[in-house]
Amino acid sequence: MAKNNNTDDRPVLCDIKKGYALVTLNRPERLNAFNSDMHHELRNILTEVDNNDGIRAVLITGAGRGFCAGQDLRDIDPTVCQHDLSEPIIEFYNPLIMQLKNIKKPKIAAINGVVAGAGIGLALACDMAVSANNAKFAMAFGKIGLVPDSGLTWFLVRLVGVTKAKALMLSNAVLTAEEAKDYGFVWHLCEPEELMSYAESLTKSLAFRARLATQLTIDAFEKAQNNTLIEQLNIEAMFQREAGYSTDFKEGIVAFLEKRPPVFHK
Ligand code: LHQ
Repeated sequence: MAKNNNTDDRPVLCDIKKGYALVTLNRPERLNAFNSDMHHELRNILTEVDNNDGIRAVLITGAGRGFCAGQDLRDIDPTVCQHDLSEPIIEFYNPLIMQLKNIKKPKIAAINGVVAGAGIGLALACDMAVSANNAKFAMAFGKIGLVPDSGLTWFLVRLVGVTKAKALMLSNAVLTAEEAKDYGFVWHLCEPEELMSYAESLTKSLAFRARLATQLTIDAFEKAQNNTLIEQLNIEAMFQREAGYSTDFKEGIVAFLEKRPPVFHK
């Protein structure tokens, strides 16, 4: 089971709730910036969450006043002239983004405060993000002489188009939550004190959608990002055939006819 036991000092906490996992990045003194321990812990937790059929959705948030400030810059020795930064990217960041993308369960980011650099990549690798209305979204990379990573060039081109994506990064933009919502980084904004109850009830509702239809919907949208229209029309037909064979579809129809909410498979 992925749940941590009495481990408030661990870099990532995992609380198994009814049908979903609440995963909390837990280095609040560094605004939950990534070091290698946090990477390892998060990857292990995500693996267990993915393998556990009882967990049908994942909610990721941060402890304290930040969601995630990207790479822990204090872990990098500035007296060393040359750093091969492809190493941490290939060892940690790229596998993390791909692991998240490959989990075919709803993944929701609850952005509780400031988010920067690779932290934004982490949020965009989720299927939905909700945010406190006082959060800030700092592109950050250009400010320290780096290029966007953690999939941000890929995510942003698809989210806002290439022109705005370049402008966001080249201007080292720091977006308000309202601006981030307008750009589509975020689905919904909440008062800070209401964020977690909103995010948890959203996650629970996603956890108890029809399981197969949910997996296939996420997968269809992932595939759509690289497919032609005809390829995608074929995917939709294939996935709809699969969903149509499911008992959840039968229950959906019966529930509609009986004018009651559907009760999908556990
Ligand atoms: C931090 C950090 C942080 C350590 C705040 N590290 N301590 C991948 C692979 C390899 C290499 C490089 O990069 C990557 C991917 C990346 O993510 S690159 C981008 C890395 N992140 C940044 O450049 C963001 C740096 N942080 C900031 O710009 C600001 O702290 C933000 C805008 C996030 C928040 O600003 P404030 O709300 O004003 O908070 P603060 O700056 O006062 O930070 C609070 C504390 O957190 C502070 O510590 P202190 O002991 O002074 O209270 C910061 O030093 C610490 N902190 N981010 N990334």
